[in-house]
Amino acid sequence: MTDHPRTIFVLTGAGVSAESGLGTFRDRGGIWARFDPMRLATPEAYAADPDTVLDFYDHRRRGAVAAEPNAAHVALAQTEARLAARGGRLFLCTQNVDDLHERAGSQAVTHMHGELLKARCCACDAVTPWRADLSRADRCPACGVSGRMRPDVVWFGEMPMHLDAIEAALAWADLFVAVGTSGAVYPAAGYVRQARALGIPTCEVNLEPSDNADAFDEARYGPASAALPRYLA
Ligand code: BJW
Repeated sequence: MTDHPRTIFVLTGAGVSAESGLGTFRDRGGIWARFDPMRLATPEAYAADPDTVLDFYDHRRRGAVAAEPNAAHVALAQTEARLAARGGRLFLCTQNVDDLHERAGSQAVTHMHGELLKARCCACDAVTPWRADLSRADRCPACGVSGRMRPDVVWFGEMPMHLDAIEAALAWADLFVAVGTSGAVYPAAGYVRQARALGIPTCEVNLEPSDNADAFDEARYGPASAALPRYLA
């Protein structure tokens, strides 16, 4: 890691949870290699066939609840605490919808693609913690309307969450690190180039070079559970 950065911006993707047993999207055998994202992860898919979409997310939610954080999640939580103790900050921006960063001890996690363990009412927009399966019979606890609950995740064509806070944190960072993300999905995939344009050193930690590999100043290749703790030490 570069000399004593005070503010680190970390962008995580599915690869950070892979060793916890949660599937990635675009690797061989990944979720989008087996299922068509346009039929499962778009507002149009939900409108056309809500049961299929809700079943898919029920399955994913059960997997996330059963999974445990791995050493990469723990290393990020420990680094956040270490930086905070000396007046610095780790801004953790995750594309992941699981809660493994939180369960590893991270205090502040920005979920730009939402959270699987929350449901949102399409009638009133209220967001509710949700660990059970979702069905069209479910009523919104806030407005009482039934049949309009969906997972609080960001589908293709929808606006990712917390973009203003993310852009602000990026502008203040001394170091940008991307972990376990393919660099295929925007706007997250563009952050490394934004960081470079701001003169911020950049590093990717991944099993193999990502789609964005040429945009990074340095890289550490290997499983995140080993490569990330080593890099952050
Ligand atoms: C390991 C490892 C180990 C494995 N250790 N590493 C500009 C250009 C082109 C297109 C667009 C564009 N701007 C917008 C678009 C459209 C679209 C998009 O990007 N399409 C592309 C596919 C071309 N983007 C959107 O629609 C977004 N919205 C949007 O842009 O709104 C408009 C707007 C925004 C901002 C400003 C102005 C306008 C929304 C995107 C929503 C993505 N949703 C999903 C599903 C979430 C719910 C769910 O989980 O089901 O998010 S899709 C999926 O991809 C999920 C992920 O968060 C996201 C990223 O995937 P990730 O995390 O990178 O996973 P993988 O599988 O791709 O990669 C895993 C990596 O890990 C690999 O590199 C492995 O090597 C590595 N790995 N094991 C370390 N053990």
